[in-house]
Amino acid sequence: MTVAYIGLGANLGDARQAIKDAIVCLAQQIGVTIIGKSDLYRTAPIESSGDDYLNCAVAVETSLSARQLLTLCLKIELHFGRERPYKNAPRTLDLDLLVYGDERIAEPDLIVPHPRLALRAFVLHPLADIAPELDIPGVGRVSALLPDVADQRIERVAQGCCPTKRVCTS
Ligand code: PH2
Ligand code: MG
Ligand code: MG
Repeated sequence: MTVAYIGLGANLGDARQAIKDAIVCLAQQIGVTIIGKSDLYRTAPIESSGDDYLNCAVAVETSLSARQLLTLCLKIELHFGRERPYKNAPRTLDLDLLVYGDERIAEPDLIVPHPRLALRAFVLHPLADIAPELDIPGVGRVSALLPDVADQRIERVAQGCCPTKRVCTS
């Protein structure tokens, strides 16, 4: 079993519902147990356009490989109507594999830890909710990285981005 961290973001359509439903969807997958959920944040788009984002992060315990987890994330994004008309376009749902145990992976389509993780308040604040002392391989401790993103606008909007109602059926 490996502990991994997944970042969730959306700024198109009903972002809050999509994030809640995506967490339900993740929780229903064989080989994935949600063991931590951050608060939900409203964040300024970074190198992106459109409305403010909603962002959060979850910790999962998983028997899936990093590659399998990535494939699952992409499948769930598609299920929630993700389109990629151009780089960093507004999106109905984005699921990013942030950290996968102590692994460091550098493949063309899978870089772990996420390469821009340390630059982004919308990743670090949610991670700090669930794993402030996490030492991200090759990057550093989450709590120590926060001061570097203090200039980015981020506002906590809800405690625990918790799912309840709708479920993902595919
Ligand atoms: N995701 C991006 C680019 N910019 N900005 C915010 N606030 N939140 C995001 O999730 C986000 C972003 C690329 O995935
Ligand atoms: Mg992303
Ligand atoms: Mg992504």
